[in-house]
Amino acid sequence: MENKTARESVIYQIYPPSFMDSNNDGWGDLNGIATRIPYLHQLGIDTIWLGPVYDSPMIDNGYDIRDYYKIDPKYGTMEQFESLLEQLHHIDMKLIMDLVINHTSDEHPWFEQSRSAKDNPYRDYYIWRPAKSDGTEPNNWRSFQNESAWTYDEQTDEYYLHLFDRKQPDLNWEHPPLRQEIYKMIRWWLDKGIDGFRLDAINMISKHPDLPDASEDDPHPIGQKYYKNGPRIHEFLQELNRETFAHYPHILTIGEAPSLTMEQVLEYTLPDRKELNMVLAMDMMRLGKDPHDPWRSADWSVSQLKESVAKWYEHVFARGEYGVYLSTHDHPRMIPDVVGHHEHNMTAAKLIATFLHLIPGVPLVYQGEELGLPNTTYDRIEDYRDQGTVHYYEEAVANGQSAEKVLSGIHKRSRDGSRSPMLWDHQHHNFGFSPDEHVEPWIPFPEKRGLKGYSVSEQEEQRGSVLSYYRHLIAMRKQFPIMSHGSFTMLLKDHSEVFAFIREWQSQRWLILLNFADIEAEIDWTQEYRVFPTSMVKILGNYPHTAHPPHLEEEQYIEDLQYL
Ligand code: TEU
Repeated sequence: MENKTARESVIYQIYPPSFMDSNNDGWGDLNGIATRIPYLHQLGIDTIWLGPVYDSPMIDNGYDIRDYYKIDPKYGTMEQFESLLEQLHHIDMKLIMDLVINHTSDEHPWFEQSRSAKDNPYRDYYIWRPAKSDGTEPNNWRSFQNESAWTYDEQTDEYYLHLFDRKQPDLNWEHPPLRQEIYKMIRWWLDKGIDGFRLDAINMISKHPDLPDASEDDPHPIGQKYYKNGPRIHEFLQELNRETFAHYPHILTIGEAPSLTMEQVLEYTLPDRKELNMVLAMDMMRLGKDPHDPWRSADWSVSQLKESVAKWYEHVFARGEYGVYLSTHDHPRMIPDVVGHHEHNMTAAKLIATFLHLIPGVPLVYQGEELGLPNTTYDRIEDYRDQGTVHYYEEAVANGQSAEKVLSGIHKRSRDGSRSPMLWDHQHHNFGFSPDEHVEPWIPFPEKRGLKGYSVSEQEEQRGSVLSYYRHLIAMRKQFPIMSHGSFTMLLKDHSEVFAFIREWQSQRWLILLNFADIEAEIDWTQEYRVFPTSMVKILGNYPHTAHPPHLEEEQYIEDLQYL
C-alpha cells in the first residue's frame, strides 16, 4: 500500500468471538459482522483487522490454526467470508486478516505427521530436540504462559518447541519446504482479494540456531533474546515479501513485533527493504506492566508515555509507518491503567481517544473502545476463559497464594479484561449480542449494573457520547491531513500530568492539551504560548461546556466543525 493511504487510515480491530453472533450459539461469527457493517461504516473507519477465523480447536480463540484454508464452522463458511468481503469492498472498506505463521495448532495435519516419526517428511516443519544429557528440557526457555517452552512427546522421545501454549507448536522457518507452503497459502488468500494481513508474533519466526540457554534473570519470558528478531528474520521477511506481498502492491501488512529498538523498527518497515508496511508501536502497552512478571502491575508515569510517543516520532515518522493503539484482545483496556483515578470514565475515554487520534501514527481502534468500555473483571475464576489466566491462577493458588490476591492481579492484567462481548442494545438481556436474548455468550458480560450508558443504543441517542466523539475524531482525520501528516513538537516536557504538543501541516497549527490528572492543571505558558500569536479556535474538547467560540452553541459548533 502506498504510504499516503496507509498513513491516512483508521483501522478497527474486530475480535471475532465477541463482536456479533448471528446464529444464537453465543459465539460471534461472520454473518454477525455483516449485520454490523452499517455501524462500522458510520463510525468512519476504513480498514478492518479481523482476528483469526480459520479452522481451529480454539484453545487460543483461533490463534491455534488447524487448517489455513478453511473458515471455522463457529464463524461460518467460506461463502460467508467471501460475501462479507464483497459487502465491505462495495462501500470501499478494506479487510485485513490475521496471519499466524509463527506456529500452528498441534492438531494441524503437518504437526500430526511431524510428531509421528523422526523420518516423517514433515518432521522438520517443527522444532524438535532431544533432552539434555541430564534428562532435562533442551533449554531453559519459558513460554508466554510461563511454563517450559518445550513439551515432551513420547512417540519419538523428543521435545517440541512452543513459545506460546503447548498446543501451539512453533513452525521451523529454517526448513525451506515449510516456507514454501506458507507462501502458497498467503497467495491463496491474497488471490481472494483480501487487503492485507496483520502478522502475528512475526518477529519471533527466526530462532537462534543453537537454541542456547538464557539467563534466569532475563525479562519474561526467559529466552526471548534468542528468538525475537533472530539472525535470519530479515532474510525470511524479504523472501516472504518477494514470494507473496510484492505481487499485490495495494495490500497493507502490519507486523506485531514486540520489543523493537527504533533501529529495528526501520529494518522491518523502510520501504526499500521490502519487508512490511508497518509495525505496531507496542511499547506503550508495556507501561504499567512488570517486565519480569506479566501478572504484576508496575507504576508508570505520563513522562514515560511522552518518551515513547516522542521516540517513535523522531526515529520513524519521517521514514516509515507505525500503528498506535490503546488496547487489543491481548491487553486490558487502558482506561483503568492510564486514567484509573478519574472519576468520570467517559471523560477519560475521550481523553485517551484524543491522545490516540492526535499523536503521530496510524490509529487502531479495538472494538468497544469507541464506547469507552471499562476493563471487565470477574469475581470467580470459573468466568475466565483465557488459558494463560487459568494456568496462572491454578499455579499461584497451588503455590500457596490466596485466591483473593491472585484474582486481584488477574483483574488488572488478564487478557479477558478486553474480551467480553460488544454491548449493542441495552434493551436486550444480552445487549443484542445474539438475536435470541436468552442465549448466554461464550464469556460473561460484566456485572450489568455497572454498564449503564455504555451500549451502542444508548450512545446513539446521547449527544456528547464517547461513540459520537470517536465518529467525530475519525471524520476529522479525513478532513484534516494534519492529523495524519502533521509534524509533532512536544511541549511542557517536564510536566508530570499534562501531555501537550503541537502538530503542524502547511498553514495549520494545532495545539493539543491532555491533562491526565483529574484535577485542574497549572501550566506555565510563557515559553510555549508564543507560537500561537493570534487568536485560537477551540475545535475539540472532552468536557462539554468549556470554552468554544462564544457565538455558537456547543451542538451547532460541533456540526460546524465539518466546514472548518
Ligand atoms: O500475541 C503475541 C504476543 O506478542 C504476546 O506477547 C502478547 O502480547 C501476549 O500474549 C500478551 O499476554 C499474539 C496474539 O495477539 C495473541 O492473542 C496470541 O495468543 C499469540 O500471538 C499467539 O498466537
